[in-house]
Amino acid sequence: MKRTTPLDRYFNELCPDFRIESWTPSDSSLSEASEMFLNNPSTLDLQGRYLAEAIYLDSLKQSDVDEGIERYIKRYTSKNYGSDPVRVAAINHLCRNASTNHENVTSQTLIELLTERCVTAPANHNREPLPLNCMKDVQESTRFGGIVFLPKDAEVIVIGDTHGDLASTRHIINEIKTSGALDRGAYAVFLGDYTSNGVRSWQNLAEILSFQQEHPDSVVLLSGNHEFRESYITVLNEYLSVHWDRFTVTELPDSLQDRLPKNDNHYGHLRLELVRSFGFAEGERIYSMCAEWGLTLPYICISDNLMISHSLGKLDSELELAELLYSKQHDIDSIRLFGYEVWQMRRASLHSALINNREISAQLLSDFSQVLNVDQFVVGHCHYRSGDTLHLGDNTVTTIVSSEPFSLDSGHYMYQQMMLERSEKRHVENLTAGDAVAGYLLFSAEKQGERKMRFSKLTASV
Ligand SMILES: [Mn+2]
Repeated sequence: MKRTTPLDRYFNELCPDFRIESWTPSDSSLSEASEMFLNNPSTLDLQGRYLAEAIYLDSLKQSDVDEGIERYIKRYTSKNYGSDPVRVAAINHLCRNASTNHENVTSQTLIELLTERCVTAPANHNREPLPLNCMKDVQESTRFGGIVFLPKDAEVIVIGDTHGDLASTRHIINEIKTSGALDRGAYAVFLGDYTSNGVRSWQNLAEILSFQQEHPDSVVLLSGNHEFRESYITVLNEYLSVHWDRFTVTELPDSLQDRLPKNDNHYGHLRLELVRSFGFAEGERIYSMCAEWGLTLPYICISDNLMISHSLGKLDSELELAELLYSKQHDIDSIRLFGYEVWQMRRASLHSALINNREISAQLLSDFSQVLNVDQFVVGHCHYRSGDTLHLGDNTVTTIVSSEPFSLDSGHYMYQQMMLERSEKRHVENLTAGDAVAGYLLFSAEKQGERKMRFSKLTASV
């Protein structure tokens, strides 16, 4: 008779339609079972690997965390990068840092900010129709499920992806404070992607959360695709493969090269930066708090005809936009059960609808325009389009990123995307000549007629 291991139960209960042909049940403990799983990557599909990692990490006792995660990282990376001494050195460096809390920093401020700002979306279990017209007449910032409504005549400042670029974020927040805009009733809306790619993720997140704490009624933080927990498999693959290769094969300008540390990757990730700064146990604890906080964030901000979101994706038969707008609870439950990456694979259309889509078309804008009665869109996400405004049919869409490629904290990633990737995609996507431009947007308070949009460019001196 087939015995049932904890791992079987895990899959039977959480992924009833998931089949792992190669898995042989044994008497192993949960931790050993998941390690066996991880030792057979050739027979696993991606979902199995992500789930196995989640099981493994969950199974670590508090006292085993440091050693357990280090062992896991080294085992995982040795399969893929064991023959590359430079990558192995980078992994040893990471593990050494994570085992010795050498940065004299405290996590307390970040923890307090995360705890205070964990505001869950009001649920609408009855799936009542979205009272769109009445919500558009709100007098102050009002959350409804995954949407935040602002007054229709509001002055709105939109800040795009900042991606761990503390220098750019500080510069922008200082400009907003100096302008006195929030004191006269303006709103500041951040488009998500507060961490990773750039190299000061948790500090950047803390800066933005502090700003929101100072102005809780006027600062709106939306969710991007980076506000979700990612597995070490994904993170280390990005760190040691995707971005490592991009960094080492590309000729970078001297001004960028000069300030990047030697023999290390210049791609940051919230999880890696947290364990480097605070050690594995504390870093992992804070990472979990960040992921919980991320789940509470809204997806969309609407002020009259203006819709602000991280990205826009295809509305298709699988996606019930109405459901998404009423409540994030279904997403939150699924992500907690399966982890972000598995959820993303299982509900790809839902995920891409507002968080992780790169294509833009007249039809797409028209679909959203009809559902939400808007005609002006602002999105982030596509870094190589930053600064572009496209007129498609009756709608316009502006893409904005707020990490300056030559800032102190952007690593090498924004340079790669905003200059090199843009020039590669220029002809395919009909982009205008020149580099993508980092900045933020200001929408004037609307009196009679059109609300004016102004682009405030970040300079390379940030
Ligand atoms: Mn982004």
